[in-house]
Amino acid sequence: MQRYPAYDPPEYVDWRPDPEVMAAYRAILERDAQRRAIIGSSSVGTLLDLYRGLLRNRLHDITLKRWVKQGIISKAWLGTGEEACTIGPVHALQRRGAEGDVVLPMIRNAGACHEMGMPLADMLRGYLGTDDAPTGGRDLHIGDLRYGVVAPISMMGSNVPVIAGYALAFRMRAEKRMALTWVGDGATKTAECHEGLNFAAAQRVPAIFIIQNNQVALGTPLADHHAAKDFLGWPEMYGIRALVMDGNNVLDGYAAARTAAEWCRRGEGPVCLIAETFRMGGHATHDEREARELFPAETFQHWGKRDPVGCYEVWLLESELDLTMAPETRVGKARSKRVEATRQRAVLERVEEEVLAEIAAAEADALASRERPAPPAESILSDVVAT
Ligand SMILES: Cc1ncc(C[n+]2csc(CCOP(=O)(O)OP(=O)(O)O)c2C)c(N)n1
Repeated sequence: MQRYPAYDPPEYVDWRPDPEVMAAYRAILERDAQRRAIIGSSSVGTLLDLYRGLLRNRLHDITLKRWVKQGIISKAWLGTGEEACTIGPVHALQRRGAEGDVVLPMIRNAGACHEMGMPLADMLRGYLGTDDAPTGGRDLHIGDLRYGVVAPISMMGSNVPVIAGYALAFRMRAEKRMALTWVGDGATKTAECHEGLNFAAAQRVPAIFIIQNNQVALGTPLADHHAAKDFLGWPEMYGIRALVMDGNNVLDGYAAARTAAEWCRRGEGPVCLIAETFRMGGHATHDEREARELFPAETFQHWGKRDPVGCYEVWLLESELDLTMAPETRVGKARSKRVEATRQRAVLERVEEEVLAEIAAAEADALASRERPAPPAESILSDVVAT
């Protein structure tokens, strides 16, 4: 994709594939027979949709970062470098609006909103606080149940019991639906996360919990809040099945979540997906300099080489799949040694142009909402529940 020196992390600006990283990226996709089969039976259209989703996520964030620099908003919470943790698993769900699966995205997972079908303009309005934003201008923790997106709650960890509750309702009503949420390495330390995971396990609800370890919680590096080596032992402690997914490999995340979703729908209880990734920016746009000081430069370089967008793009181009084939063509039938690189590249460039146009239209729409009157003061009391 085109890079944006004013907004991208420096490691992404002149991004080139690293042969060792790409070899590992390909090897990850070969290591598990079930995941190989899932990818092999996916369609060319699905592969391109995953690419489209990654680009939407990255370009949505870049738009927000530009807005901060332009003084349109004061700060933004971004998912730069972590997009694969969101886009892969969301594409594994049944995205059927109010009738389908539900997700509860945390702040790094805003990409789940657009991939579930929420308009990008509504997401941007959430930041502008206009009266036609999904929360009526009150809070940027947006969701919309018409698209299966539960609005997040800003208290870390509280999403876990909420999503366990959704999944319990689906199980009790014998609906084949499921629920998914993400838990940051920091949020795993909350009491609510513990209660929610334990409840979900004991009740065997159809839920996926993605432990998204981006190595830092606000300004606290993992080593300062986590004594165990990693998260591999956590699900077992609750009696929850676990799968490891590569947090920077969108296809691995997609295939792992498809497997987990199958288990959930068979009534086998919740699943934890464990994803290692890295926050390439600040907690939000205000502390990027401080965030750079938390880790040595080599750590940023290490993860910079693993840019989920760049790696997937190269994988697609080198995969010997004919991307020009009809979208419904199965990956297994799209293999071809004779596809011209320029034609392959043109397919990806067209996707990028389309996403850029989508984002530009959404931005114009959202900014136009600022001409509307501010939300009436009394609206602050509507849709508020106190117990
Ligand atoms: C219960 C609670 N404590 C503290 C905060 C302030 N806070 C917001 S985000 C955050 C860090 C969360 O870290 P992590 O779960 O690793 O997610 P990340 O931001 O890295 O994606 C903190 C401490 C909060 N929102 N809720």
